[in-house]
Amino acid sequence: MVDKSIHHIDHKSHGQVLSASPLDNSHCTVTSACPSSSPDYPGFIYVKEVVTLITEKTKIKRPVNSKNLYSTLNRKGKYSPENPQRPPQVVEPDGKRYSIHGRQAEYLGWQFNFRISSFSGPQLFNVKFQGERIAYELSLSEIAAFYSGYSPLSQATDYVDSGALSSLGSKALVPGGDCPDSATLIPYTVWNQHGEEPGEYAAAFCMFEHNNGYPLRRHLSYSKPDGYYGGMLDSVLTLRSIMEVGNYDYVLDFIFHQNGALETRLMSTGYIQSNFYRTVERDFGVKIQETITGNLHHHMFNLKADLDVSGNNNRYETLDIQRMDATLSWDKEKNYGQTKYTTNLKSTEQESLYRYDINTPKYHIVHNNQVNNTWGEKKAYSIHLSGMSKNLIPEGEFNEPAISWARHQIAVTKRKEEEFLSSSNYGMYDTLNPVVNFSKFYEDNENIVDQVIVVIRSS
Ligand SMILES: [Cu+2]
Repeated sequence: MVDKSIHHIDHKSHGQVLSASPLDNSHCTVTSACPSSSPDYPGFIYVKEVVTLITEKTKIKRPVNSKNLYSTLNRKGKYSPENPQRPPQVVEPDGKRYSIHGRQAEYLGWQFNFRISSFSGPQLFNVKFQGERIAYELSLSEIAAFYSGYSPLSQATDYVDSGALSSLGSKALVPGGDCPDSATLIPYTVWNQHGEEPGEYAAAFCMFEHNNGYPLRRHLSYSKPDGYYGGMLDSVLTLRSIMEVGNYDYVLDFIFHQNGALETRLMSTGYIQSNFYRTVERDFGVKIQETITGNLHHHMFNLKADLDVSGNNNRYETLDIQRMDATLSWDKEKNYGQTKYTTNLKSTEQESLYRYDINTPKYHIVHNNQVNNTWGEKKAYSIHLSGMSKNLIPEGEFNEPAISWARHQIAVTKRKEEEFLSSSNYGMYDTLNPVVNFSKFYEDNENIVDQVIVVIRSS
């Protein structure tokens, strides 16, 4: 995914000092990054145009290879702390509290199966908490990165990473660097494009328990002389994979909390695809080395959650928090401002399409209307959104149709076998007429009340 005609870089990306592998153009399978790509696709640049576009010439010296080169992974500068001290470690004083049996794991009331799909990436199946299934499937569906810039490489690069079989990039996690030393490394065997035999990856996943260092709950009462206290650190089980896709490394964690919350977290690291520094690139990034611009680009992720809360028949509702102009209940002469909530059942696929708006706060819940909790209230799972990121490329234009899933933060569809993923491995190449166009999933606007529903979640 790096064009070696530009340069070999390495720098701080996403808060970490990273990278420095020899440049390799073998990843240049992406039409938008390969200048000789087909003229049928919008936004792509051809060789002859590149030649005419680039009229500024700058000659730079080849860097002298040294241990102090900015792009090296070798330690540079002083130790911090100056007298080396080891960092904190995960300790399991009474042994592991989780167990793994083949592709199934158990942890303090949790039980789930896990695998890697060659098409899309890591997946969970049959996720249960305290004996009750809460999800039939939770899968990574797609990862995209759309670039901006003046030079052809950055301007026209729009990656839809499953086309590079990003899912197969998690092969060898390193304890102490990628996962705590205490982690269990989990091998994986999967068919891939590299040979006639299945690929065997020694450490495609790691699993570990640690505590987040903050309380899951606590209260210390100071109100009485003898007071009281109750608290519990948030200990969690993490199933981690790290997909290396060209220059990027995507860390995908499934995190199981003891209160029944299941968290999915995606982080991007690696080293950036950069650009030669020129003043025309100022709109798109800052200078990060003598000749290098770190370019603006947009990472987007798509997840599929086939939830089964108290059985198969689920509905999606929002609890909308609204302003309420009230009067004081004990003094009707006085106005007062407060909030209230109303329940909003989403009846059809198109009603479910959700664009985040800070002015309309709401909870997103999925439940079975026939099953209530002890108090007769809905026994629901709430979908929490974090890390949202708005795509600004107009709908239906340029390469946007390849990532139509990014139009909404939530979309709920009726489950269908033929709609098993919201993207395809061809997404990077078939923008004009995508093999899988997620917007078609909800075009028929089916009823989603008390059905087997799938929540599509984008960040
Ligand atoms: Cu990035």
